Formats: sequence, structure tokens, C-alpha cells
Amino acid sequence: MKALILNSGLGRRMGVLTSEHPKCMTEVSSSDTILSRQLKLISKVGIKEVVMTTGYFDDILVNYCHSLELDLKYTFVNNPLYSETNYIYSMYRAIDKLRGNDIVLMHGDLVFEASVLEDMLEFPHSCMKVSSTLPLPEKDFKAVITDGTVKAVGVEFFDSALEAQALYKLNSDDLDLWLDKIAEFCENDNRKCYAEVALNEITDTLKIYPFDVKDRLCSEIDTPEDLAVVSSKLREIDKRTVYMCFSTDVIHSGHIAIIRRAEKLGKLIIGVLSDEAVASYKRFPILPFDERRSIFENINGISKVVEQKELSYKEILRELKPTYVVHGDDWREGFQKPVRDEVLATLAEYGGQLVEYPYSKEKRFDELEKLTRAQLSMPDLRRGRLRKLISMKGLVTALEAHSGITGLIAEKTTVIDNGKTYQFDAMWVSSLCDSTAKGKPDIELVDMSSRFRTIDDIMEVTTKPVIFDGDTGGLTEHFVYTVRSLERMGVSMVIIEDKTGLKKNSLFGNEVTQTQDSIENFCDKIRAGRAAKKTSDFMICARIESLILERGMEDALNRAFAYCEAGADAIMIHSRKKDPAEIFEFTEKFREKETNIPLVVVPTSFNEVTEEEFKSRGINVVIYANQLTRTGFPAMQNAAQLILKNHRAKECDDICMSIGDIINLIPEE
Ligand code: SPV
Ligand code: MG
Repeated sequence: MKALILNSGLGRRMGVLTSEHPKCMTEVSSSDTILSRQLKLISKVGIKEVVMTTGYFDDILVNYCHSLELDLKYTFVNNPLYSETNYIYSMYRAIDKLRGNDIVLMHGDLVFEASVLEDMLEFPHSCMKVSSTLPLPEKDFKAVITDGTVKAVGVEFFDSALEAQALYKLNSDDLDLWLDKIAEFCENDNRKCYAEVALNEITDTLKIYPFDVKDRLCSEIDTPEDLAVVSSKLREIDKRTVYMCFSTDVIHSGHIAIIRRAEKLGKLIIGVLSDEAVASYKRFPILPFDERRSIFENINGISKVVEQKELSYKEILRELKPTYVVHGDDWREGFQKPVRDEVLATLAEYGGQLVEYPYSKEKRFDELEKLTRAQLSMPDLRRGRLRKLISMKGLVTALEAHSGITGLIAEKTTVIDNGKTYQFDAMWVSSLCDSTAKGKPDIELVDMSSRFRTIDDIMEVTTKPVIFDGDTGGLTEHFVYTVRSLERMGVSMVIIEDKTGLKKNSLFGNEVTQTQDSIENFCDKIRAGRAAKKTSDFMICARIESLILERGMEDALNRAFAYCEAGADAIMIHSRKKDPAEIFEFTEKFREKETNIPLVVVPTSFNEVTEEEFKSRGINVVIYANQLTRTGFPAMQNAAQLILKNHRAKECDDICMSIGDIINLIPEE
């Protein structure tokens, strides 16, 4: 591909501005002339060879081009008859340098924005710049469009015409046909007309398509007034900014392609979504925020990288006010649609625009995402994530899971509310629900091997961190083995309660006989567990039963501080009262002395308290310990009764999940 720039003319209408150099050397900005701008854009799109016709101030022009020191090879073709011929003759003089090449042809007084040239080059056919939004000019070029192609170009056509400029991309076959006609004209002494007069005679044999740039800048400069208008438009173009937000931790060619397109629109600002926002709507990022930011800081063409703290763009758009927001068109539907609607509303506040590119769902990129998810489920990556989430979010939530399917529900359930996305952070493998699922009482009857089997079923199909209900932890001599096994499996936290003997579920309180362990014994158990674990990722949480067993606040607090001293990584305080007062009192008094150790609660009875309130009081983990079990089994009982009553399954259909929904929930590998 070569560029042909026609620069032989006099440019008389520019007055004194062209008294010492050709028109193309007129300054359009503080850093560029018309020509230096053209040449830089030509070089930027990868064209290496420029054929330039010269005439008026020929020497000055040639020297000027070389002084720009661009990576371009010039061929200058002089038209000695520049003052009495038109550029048809200049093109004729350059025929040998042009034949057989694809070219971009432009008049030397044309100023256009970068994207016009870039997009034209991507157009698969020969084409000419037109604008369907500009009014038809009185005296300048118009293109007559028939059947989708350019039929004639000239100043005299008004019917079926669009505003046009002498900016063409021509495939070599089309160019050669035009050059043949130009030669025929010039050799018959027809040298004073536009080259387009020759073109108009052959538009039946070659196809030039209109390339509609609409409002994008592509104007010629004929007068000082044109110069003022174009210069001010260029200033506005230079100020344009583009904003894109990324949550990805794997940069692939699809991302680079969209970045390349976006940077053509203006100075590109990349928003990197915070770890917390990524985890809330997608999955835990493999690479932490700082690393993801530094990847973007090292990609060419990005002028600034900022943190976008929330999935919602509202705050950041109000702050940065970018001219454009760029995004794939995949967010027009689905869970991101409310985010898109909010972006449109925010852009409308100051006149910004949304630019959407087709989203290419390529199989290999899906594979990458699958691999990333698979990595997240690996023990070493999964185990440490609970600690990270606690320090990142302040408060994490866990939902009970007792099987693969309940694990998937905890993993996948997503709610979008007010432009925010909510998911559970972790899973709780409850002794109550694990036992119930096996039809057994919650008395440490289900042995550890069976409990581990449940964990394995859950882990096989999920990626979120697991908190294991370790009951009393059993004998200290046994607990150390449990710790090692859980840690090896990738469990993040084991919670053991300070009871001993035949343990019963805490929600029975003192209605059944329950024995609390001594502080010394339980501290020994914590110390032994701590010595057994191999990583700092794995957490041992000590659960205090003093309030359940009505031993008083002081006992609860004494135990809490003793357990922390013994090396507990977290404290769970439990209560079976509806009123959260005792939980709050404990939290307040505990936090007076201990600010770092995470606090865990299971608000089954004090269920009116919101997560926000727990967080504000200094609680870090909220476990919804049994709700899936307590809702699932009544639904099953109901189905069983309906079938028995009706002696068929039809009546039960309305309360059944569709097979389609089951397929959606359970991905096929
Ligand atoms: C469980 O879910 O098994 C628990 C919490 O230990 S509770 O049932 O509230 O005791
Ligand atoms: Mg339990």
C-alpha cells in the first residue's frame, strides 16, 4: 500500500498564508501542519511509501518532508505545468510510480481524524470518503450514489448525492483502470479538468463504495475561515478521552484488539476493577488488583490507569467525564444490563457517548476462563482466599452446603439490586445439615471420613472457600489429624466448639444435657491444632458456647481472650436468642481489647440483624448455617405427599424445577 498526496496546486484562496510555502505547510495546530499531520497518520497506519506530486514551492516542500524525519520513503513527482493544469496531469506524471499498487489517495489540503484513515483501510473494497450528515456543499465535491456505489464525483451533482472529499482507498485493479483513463485524457490534451471527470467515465466498470464518516472530521482547507474551523475541531479532538473498565486477570488478543480500537477514539483511560468488585460479580481474581493494574500500565497506547471501586461506573464517569465509554455489546442483555443502563444515564448528564463493539465469544477465550476457574478450585489457591476476602471486604458471608448441588447453589446464586451484584463468599459445611442429609442426628455420629466425603463432593464442583463445622474437634489427639486433612483438602477454616462428651446441637441449648470443656483443655486443643497446621492460610476458629449454655458474658469473654492467647485464628460467638443484644455486648467488649482477630456469627435465631449492621459492629463472618436444608426438605416432603395423594406426578409438576434449569445449574465439562 502506498499513499498518494496531491500537492502541486497553488492554494490561491489562502491569501498571505501561502505566500512563502505551499498550502499543505499551513499550521493547523501548535505541533502540526496539514502535511505533517497527514504524514504522521499515514506512518501510524503502517504505510511506508509516499508518492507526492509537487509544483508550487517544490524545493521547500521536498526539504520540509525530509525535515520531519518520519519512517517514510518519498517519491516526489513534479508537475511543471502546475499553474495551468489540474491534478489530473499531476497523477498522469506519477503513473509509473502508482500502477499495480493499492493506494490511499488524498488531496494535500485535507485534514482528517486518525480513525477515518484507519477504518477506511480496514474496508475491504475501494472506497471514497462521504458524509451523510453534512449538508451538500455549493461549490465543492459531491458523490452521486447509485445502487450502493459511487457513480459520479464532481461539484455539479446535487441529486442522489452526498458530501464527498478527495480521500480514496483504491485497490490496484481499480486504480489501474482510472490511471488508464487519466492517461487517455492527458494524451488528448485534456489536462485542465479534475481527475474525477476521467473516473466518472468508468464507474460502470469499477466499483468504488461510499465510506460514510458522518460527523468525523475530514475537511479540506481552502480559505483562512476553513483553517479556523478545522483548527478548533482538532483542539477538541485532542482533548477527547476514552474510558474502558477491565476485570480480567488474563489479557488475551481479544482484549488487545479492543484496546487498539478504543485508543483511536482519544486518550485511553483504563479502569481496573477492584478485587472486591470482581469477586462480587464474577469470581475471585487470580491476580490481585496491583498486579492487574501493572499489566495495563505496561500496555502501549494507554495513557492512564485508575481503580474502579465498584461494578457501577457512575462515580468514576462523573469524576473523569470521558468523551467515550467503550464496551463489548454483550452487556446489552443479562446481569450487566442494569450497569449499562446506568452508564447511558450518566453519560447523558454531560453529553458523553457509549461506543460498543461486537463481543467476540471465542471458544479459546472460554477455555482460558475455565482454566482460571479450575485453578481457583485447587487446594492451595482456595484455602487462602477466605483470609483475603475477610481483609478485603471486612465482612464475608457463607451459605450452608451439604452436597454438590447445594454447593453449586452457594457458588452460583447471584442477585442484582440497584446496579450492584451480590453473591455468597464462602460455604459452610454444617454438622447439622450434613447429618440431616444422611438422616442422622447432629451428635458427631457421622464420622470424619463421611464428613470429608461431603467436603470432597462440594469441592469437586465449586471454587469458593469452605468453612468446616468441626463440632468439638474430638479428642485432641484426633483433632491434629483432622486439621492436617482439612488443610490438605483446601478447606479455609475449621470451627470447633468448646463442648465435650456427647455433643448435641447448640440450638437445643440447656434443653438437653451438654457439657462445656474447661478453658485449659480447649486451649490445649487449639494449641495442638495450631502446631499441626502447615500454612498460615488455614484458620482454626474457636467457638464459644457460654451464651448458649447460659454461663454468662464474663465466661464468654474470658474464654475468648484465652482462646486468642492459645492461638485461635478467629472466634465464633454463638447465641440462640432472638434478641441480638448479647451478641452485640460480647462484640463490643471483645473489640475493646482485640481488634484484629475475626469474629464469626451464625444468626439463625437473631436473624433480623442485617449484614451491614454486623459489619459496623465489628463482625467479620456471617454464616447462614441451615437455610438450604430447612427449605429443601419441606419442599421434598410436599412433593412426596402430592404424589401419594394424587396417585400420579402431574400435580407436583408446578413445584418442580425444569430440566432446563437443572442443566443450567450443573455445567457439563
Ligand atoms: C451447624 O450448622 O451444624 C452448627 C450451627 O453447628 S448451629 O446449628 O447453630 O449450632
Ligand atoms: Mg454443628
